[in-house]
Amino acid sequence: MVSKPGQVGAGDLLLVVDVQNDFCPGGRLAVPDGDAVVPVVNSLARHFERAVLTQDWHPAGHSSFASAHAGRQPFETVAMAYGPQTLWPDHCVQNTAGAALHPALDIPNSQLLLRKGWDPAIDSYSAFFENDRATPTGLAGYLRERAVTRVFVAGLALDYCVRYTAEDAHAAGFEVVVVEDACRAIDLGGSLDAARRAFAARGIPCVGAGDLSRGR
Ligand code: VGL
Ligand code: ZN
Repeated sequence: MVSKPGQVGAGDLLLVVDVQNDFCPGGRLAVPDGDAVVPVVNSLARHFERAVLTQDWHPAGHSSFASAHAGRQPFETVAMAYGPQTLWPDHCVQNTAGAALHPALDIPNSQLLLRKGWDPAIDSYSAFFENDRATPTGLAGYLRERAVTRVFVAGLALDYCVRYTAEDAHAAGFEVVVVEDACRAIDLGGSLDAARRAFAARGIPCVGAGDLSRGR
């Protein structure tokens, strides 16, 4: 992957995606080694004046859960009105321990917690658009009003919510950097390779947390 050192400063924001118990070992949709991102993200946050967190936040019986589709199993794909949707184990149900942010996540400079996936009828991988790719969450407007120009993306999972968040941030006109060692992937049916190709095709650099320093 492309690796470019970064001086972090004004206009930069850290976007921490879905570092929640259900995506960590022991959770309902555990990402392998998912909790390993916590110390990396915590120290990364020290380089930034501003951070935003996202939280996958589904109502019970959400349409992205295999349990909501008779005869379907997790990790199968179904056709929804808005396009193909991977079915997941029940996860990140609102107000459950699994939906809570990882208890060791420590980002005192976070200024917004954006919840997504709360509409029962539609999933939302990206922090910017729901999975119809048309319904905005409002995050782009928030970032523009706050004069953010570059978004560093970290968290879970690299090949789903981090990927679509990074792509949409790029499409919205922000500079985007993925901090790869502050992410972990689900890697389902080639999804990790697909994510890497999507980043490369858009010129979205993937860097290591160690490449960043506070400056500018
Ligand atoms: C995610 C699958 C379902 C993620 C969320 O955070 O990457 N993946 N819901
Ligand atoms: Zn989800």
